[in-house]
Amino acid sequence: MTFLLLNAHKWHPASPPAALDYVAWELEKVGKSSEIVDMTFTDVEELESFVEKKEYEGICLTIRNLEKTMFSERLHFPLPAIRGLITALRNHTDSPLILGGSGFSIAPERILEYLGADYGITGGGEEALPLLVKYLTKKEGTLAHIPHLVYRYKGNVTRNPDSPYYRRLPAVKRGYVNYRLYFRPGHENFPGFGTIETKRGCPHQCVYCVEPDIKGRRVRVKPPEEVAREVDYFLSEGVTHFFLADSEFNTDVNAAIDLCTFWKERGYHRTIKWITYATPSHFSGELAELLPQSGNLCTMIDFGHATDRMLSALGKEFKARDLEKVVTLCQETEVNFRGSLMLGGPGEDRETVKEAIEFFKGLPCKIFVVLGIRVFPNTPLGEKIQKEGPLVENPNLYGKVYDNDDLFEPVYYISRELGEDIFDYILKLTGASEQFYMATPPFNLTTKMHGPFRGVMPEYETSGTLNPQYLTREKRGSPIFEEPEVV
Ligand code: B12
Repeated sequence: MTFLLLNAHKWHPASPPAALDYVAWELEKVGKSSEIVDMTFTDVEELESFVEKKEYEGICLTIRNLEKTMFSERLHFPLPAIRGLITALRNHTDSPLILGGSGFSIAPERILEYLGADYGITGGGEEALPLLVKYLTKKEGTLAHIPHLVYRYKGNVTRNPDSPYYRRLPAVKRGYVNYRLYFRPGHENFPGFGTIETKRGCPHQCVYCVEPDIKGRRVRVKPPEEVAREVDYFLSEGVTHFFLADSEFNTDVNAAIDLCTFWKERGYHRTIKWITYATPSHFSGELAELLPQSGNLCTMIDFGHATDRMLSALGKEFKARDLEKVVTLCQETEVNFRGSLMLGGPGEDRETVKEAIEFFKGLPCKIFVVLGIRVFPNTPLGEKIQKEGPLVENPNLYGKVYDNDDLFEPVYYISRELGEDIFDYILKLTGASEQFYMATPPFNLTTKMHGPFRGVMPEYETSGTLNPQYLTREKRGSPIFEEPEVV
């Protein structure tokens, strides 16, 4: 008897469902085999034929994205389509259905109920999954003692407390997911790079972000030797480019320095290329020097904004002068970096937008511009919005403003001060520069209602696409990172 592991998303460009390596490994440790079905390459009929032909002990479904987290004229939300997939499965099998993943962990009880699944596991899953499998297959233990578990009890969905914090992030065996299906050497394909988590968790207080809630507020670190074991696996498969899947690579700057030093000393920097996210907090000179020496292709720095007022409104603990220091440091040490801006937050006006664009204009880094902030439940912004009263009465909100008080479906904050032509305004500020880019097409904001949606229409599919050509006017196919194409 085997478990079926299912990646429900069909995203373009696709990222490998690295989570399923973790799930498969936890199952193997308790003596269970598994088979992966990845909807990126499979249609529903084929999925149905798998469960028709074979009985599985359980089905583990990963829900990676709850959202596109980018405001656009068509709002993405994958859960109705995932519910359709589950209905198709239920027509053919009674195997228990277990949910997990970053998207799931944003609103676990609600999603379990909405999808009609049997069990869910929030967060990492390493402690909980083996216990749940033993309970399901050997009737060992009790549900009430499984940390992170979401399940039905006496007719209600209930959630058990998390497990205690351990600093060391456990090792994971790789190789269950076929990364070669995703990886094409070359830089435009960075979503398809091999994925390695070197640390997990985020202690920062950004008002909009789900990361501390879903990955933990205290940082957990994987020792460099364990990270190297995963790198070695990928190298043996010919995968040489990596996306380090940490919340932020430098949330624990000493651990980041140790890893870069290890790679440099052991010669990994000659073979691997990697990109990662970083925060301007804890961006030390030592780290900046090590980045180009340890194979770093590009570091994506989440600046957020460039005015003190908006940085504080977004919950950032750094100020504009700290950004200047980070930018100077990166220039001096030749770190190849990109930045991101999140515009439209509480208190944003045209002046602060202008200041942010002017701050970065002309610097040797591309800037990814996001306009509009997804208001997620269990975040400081979400809680503030919920306290302020009905969504429909809040003029800063777009998206599902009716029957959505728990913020389950997409709803976005865009400061009302910005005006209907804010995309045009940003385009005028950036001019013909290719430095600034967005991943959604610009459009005129309106307050027109489409049923319960303000200003936008729903596109509730499991599939999503990104098209980062807007604003940049970059030709498709031009290299994203400054490095000759690998053939
Ligand atoms: C790296 C990254 C990217 C890279 C991916 C590169 C690559 N080659 O993989 C890029 C930049 C391409 C990217 C794009 C996007 N991303 Co992204 N990304 C990340 C990041 C930082 C790491 C993802 C990762 O691989 N983690 C490691 C894996 C192992 O973790 P995991 O999937 O969560 O799985 C763990 C647990 O959740 C659990 N688990 C998962 N599934 C299951 C199932 C069961 C049954 C069980 C028991 C447990 C379990 O076990 C795993 C081990 O602990 C995460 C944040 C984070 N810290 O994870 C955001 C994150 C996943 N991304 C997110 C989003 C929104 C996106 C985009 C939609 C954004 C966009 N509009 O472009 C796209 C979607 C792309 C796609 N193809 O699906 C969100 C998703 C949640 C949400 N807000 O909806 C996250 C969580 C960021 C955030 N804080 O909001 N992303």
